[in-house]
Amino acid sequence: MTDSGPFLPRRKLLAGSAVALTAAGLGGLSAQARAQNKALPAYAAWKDANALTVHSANTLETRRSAFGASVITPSDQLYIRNNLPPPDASVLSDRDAWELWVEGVKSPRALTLRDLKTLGIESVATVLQCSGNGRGFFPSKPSGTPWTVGAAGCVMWTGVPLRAVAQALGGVADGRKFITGTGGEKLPEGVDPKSVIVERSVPIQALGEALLAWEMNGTPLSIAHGGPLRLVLPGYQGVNNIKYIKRLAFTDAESDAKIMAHGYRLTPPGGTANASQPSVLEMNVKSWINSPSDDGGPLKAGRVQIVGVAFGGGQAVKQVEVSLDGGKSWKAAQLFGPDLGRFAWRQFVLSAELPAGTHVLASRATDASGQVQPQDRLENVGGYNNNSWADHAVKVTVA
Ligand SMILES: Nc1nc2c(c(=O)[nH]1)N[C@H]1C(S)=C(S)[C@@H](COP(=O)(O)O)O[C@H]1N2
Ligand SMILES: [Mo]
Repeated sequence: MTDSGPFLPRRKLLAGSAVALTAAGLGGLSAQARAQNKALPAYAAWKDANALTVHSANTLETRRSAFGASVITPSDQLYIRNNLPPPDASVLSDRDAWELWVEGVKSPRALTLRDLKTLGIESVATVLQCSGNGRGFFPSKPSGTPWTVGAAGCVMWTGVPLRAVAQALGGVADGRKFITGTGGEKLPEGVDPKSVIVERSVPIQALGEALLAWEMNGTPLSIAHGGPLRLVLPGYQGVNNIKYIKRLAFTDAESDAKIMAHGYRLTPPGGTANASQPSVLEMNVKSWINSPSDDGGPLKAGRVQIVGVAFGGGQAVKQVEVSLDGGKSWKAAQLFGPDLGRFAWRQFVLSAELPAGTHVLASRATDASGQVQPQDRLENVGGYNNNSWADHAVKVTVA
């Protein structure tokens, strides 16, 4: 039961009503839920099955009640999203031999991971979030995985700053406008490569913070998360963070791969995706409550610590408010835990008395630039970028 409130003195936890949170906070799967859950795929067999909903072999989601109260998401609980089956684990047998082609610099060439490790080193904590996180709340039921809150985590990366790599190769070639990363998966045969290859472009402004990472949460990158080498773009939606990166190019134009030209576009309802619509790039201000949660255990009336996470994409979190009445009134929550920088998420808590009955608990974040998490989602065909506080509210029943 101490797991429910590491920020509370144990004395208090033992004092009666604080016990209320215990079942919800632990996040163990019921026997029934365990039986319904699909098995972990072989490449992710090391993951914590209890913490994850397995939608498919290539889409695994962290359960809301499994998010702990510490800032970094443990690797074995982190979601996975692969558009293609991941490469064979044999590519990790000699990590340092992995080759990255760097183009659109004055002296283009291939660099091995061994080379990259000599060019510089940096660590950054970022929120890694699928742009489809929250899709499950769209009443329009967009096609794609119906993620709720768990296609996200806060992760510590280590690698070489991309700008150091560009510098070592003579600098970015003149006039280049985009950073284009290409994934190293084996492509299925008999189809147009452009229709399946994972290749994304982001504005060159992202160069300032971009990292080529070989380590996540203190261990060499797993196959599940893009090992041996991954592009990390702090503040940008998950899809732009190219795993198994084999080519990094500074380009004049966006990639014409389908995943860039048509995929991941904010297409208005009823419309067809095309390259003139905004792509999913920077993340928006967002928060949600993890505990108590609607997939945790029963709650008893009394004092609870309402705990969640908040992030601003590229902006720091300024404040978080929590509502106990579905958004009619709001109270200031407290940020707690270490501040790992503007790309990480912050933990928040509101201590509240919950009487017996049904309660709709919501959270609303404001970032350093004053952007407030909106009540409503931006409707779009693909179900992207959902940061509606109303959609992310939890309904809890207190006995
Ligand atoms: N090479 C490659 N990179 C990729 C993907 C992919 O399928 N292949 N999926 C993207 C998407 S849509 C997301 S949300 C994140 C998921 O990262 P994770 O599996 O490490 O959580 O990786 C992105 N990078
Ligand atoms: Mo994604």
